[in-house]
Amino acid sequence: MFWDQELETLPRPALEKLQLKRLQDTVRRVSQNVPFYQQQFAALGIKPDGIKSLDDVRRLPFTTGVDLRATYPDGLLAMTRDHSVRLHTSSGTTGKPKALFFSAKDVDNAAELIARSLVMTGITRQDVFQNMMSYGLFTGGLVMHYGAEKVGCLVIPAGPGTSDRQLMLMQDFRTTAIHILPSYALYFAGFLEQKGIDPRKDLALRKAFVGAEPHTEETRKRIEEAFGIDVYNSYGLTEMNGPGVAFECEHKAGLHLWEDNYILEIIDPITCEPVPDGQTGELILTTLKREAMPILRYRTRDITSIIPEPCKCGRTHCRLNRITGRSDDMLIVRGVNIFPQQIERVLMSMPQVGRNYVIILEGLDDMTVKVELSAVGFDGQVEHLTALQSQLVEKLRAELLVKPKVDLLPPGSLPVAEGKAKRVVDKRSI
Ligand code: DLL
Repeated sequence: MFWDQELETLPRPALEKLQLKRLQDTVRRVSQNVPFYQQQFAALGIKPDGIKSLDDVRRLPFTTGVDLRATYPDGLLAMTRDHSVRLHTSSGTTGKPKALFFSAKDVDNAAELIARSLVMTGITRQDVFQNMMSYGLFTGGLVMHYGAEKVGCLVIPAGPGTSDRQLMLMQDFRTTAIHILPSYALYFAGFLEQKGIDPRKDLALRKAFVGAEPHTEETRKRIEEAFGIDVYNSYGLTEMNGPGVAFECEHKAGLHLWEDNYILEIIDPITCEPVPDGQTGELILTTLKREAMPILRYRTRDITSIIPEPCKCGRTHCRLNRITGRSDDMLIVRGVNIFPQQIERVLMSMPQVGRNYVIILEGLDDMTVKVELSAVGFDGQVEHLTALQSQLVEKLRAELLVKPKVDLLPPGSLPVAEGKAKRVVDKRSI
């Protein structure tokens, strides 16, 4: 199903022509209104009318998270503040957050991208959409909410709330679609199990949209199996509007990035040179339609690759592979580079393993993976546990090339985060 078939299937030459025009407009606007970019352009000798082809995007300066913090609160605004109608911030671990302003058109445009994204997975106005992500400065609440309303769904702004209340809403209003953090979806599946609720029989759910956290294909499968529903991967970041930047279509084979709104590049994060299509690198995004706060060549730090083949759905907007993590998430353990996702993949492929885990680094580079068991794994037989533990250590060693310690824990014994899950506790740096 299409929300805007013409735009979603625009032939590449027309799509690229549209991108170039919007890029030229964006560069002109920031060169007139944003001192930060004016200074960068002056240093690099960039004139707005020098942008003649899409390849010229590579002449533009990168914008980094550090730049957003340095220009906090409103140094990157391209309009006066009274044109802005909404503020979101990106959760920083330390210091000031990154502040992002939206004009009324920006709010509407962000909703439009969500509407497109939801409709391409088969959502209609008949759906009851329970938004289980946090409302407030985080974009997962409001941005998704406006988009689902635009489609015409009945939207329940549940927020992350308590699981009992989520279940009550789902039962009473016959929720058909949920928007949820993947880590919470895993937890919630366990909660339903404990309550003796069979989602296939007792609930009306048919789809879930998961994002905002890195997660693996194995995790998606687990959520699909636990609820008996289709689960779609949704990618976005506050700096680029929040959710709705890239989304899976009904084929669940990579995320379509809405190229009429963003120019994407994949670069080698060290050399900053482009990598060939299909090769993994850091995703760089330039906004093309943002009014209040356009951003050029944003270094997302997210690691992914382009899927060069066209999609069966007929959309011409390029697909990205699942984000495998952030370049700054990479752990170096005994000289070996490790992404937490590699560990999740191994854990979630084993039925004896439960739904929550944490990776602890301490001492002189010792890694411990603390992982909950599933009901199958937790059968109380010590010899089974010993065998499982050795099996996990061996599988992880083969995947990571580093031998971790594995602690097996009873189901439900690890703490559950209120927001995004914190999978790594690095005590080495404390
Ligand atoms: O997480 C926006 C969002 C809300 C996306 C709801 C999807 C659903 P931030 O809090 O700024 O914004 O965090 C953005 O989260 O740079 C990625 O590192 C990570 N991320 C977001 N979606 C995915 C995903 C929102 N589907 C940061 N897979 C991004 C992997 C994701 N990582």
